[in-house]
Amino acid sequence: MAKLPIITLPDPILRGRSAEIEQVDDATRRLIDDMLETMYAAPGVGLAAVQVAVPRRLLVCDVSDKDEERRPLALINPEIVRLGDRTRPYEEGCLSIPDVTVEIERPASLTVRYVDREGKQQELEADGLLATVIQHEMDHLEGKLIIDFLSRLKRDMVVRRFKKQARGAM
Ligand code: K2U
Ligand code: ZN
Repeated sequence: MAKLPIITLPDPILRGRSAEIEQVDDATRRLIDDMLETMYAAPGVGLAAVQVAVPRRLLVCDVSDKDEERRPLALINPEIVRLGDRTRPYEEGCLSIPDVTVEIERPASLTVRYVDREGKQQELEADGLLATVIQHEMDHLEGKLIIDFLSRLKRDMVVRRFKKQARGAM
């Protein structure tokens, strides 16, 4: 397994729409394992493939507590088939936008269909933090980021700051 570099704003790759995975093979499973290692090391509770510069419809997540057994999930070509009526706010962070949090109101529960690491069709009911994380990661697959929930003024200020930092690093 390997820890992969996580790309950050203003990398344009983050803004693309990720493509479907046509075939689940050993390379897909290796990417899943590397993404999980990268997520745990960050630390994070979710990670989309586009965040490690792989624009494919794949996300991993694990919302288990530190003192619990890990419960890793890998969702390939995920599709949300139901969103609950109730919503809940959550202060979201993003590994691709360090040190920025945005309070976002999202549906509190959902049903998602996906392909698992063995290539089998699955359906998952999620609520609480898992529902929030799945929606956050699926936004990544559409090139949507938490700063898109800010006002245009605040979003442009964040982007300008990251662009300035990126110039300074050159
Ligand atoms: O996609 C990412 O950048 C991973 C986020 C996932 C996340 C989505 C919604 C709400 C919270 C997190 C990272 O895990 S951010 C780091 C983190 C870790 C634990 C709890 C909250 C945030
Ligand atoms: Zn994120």
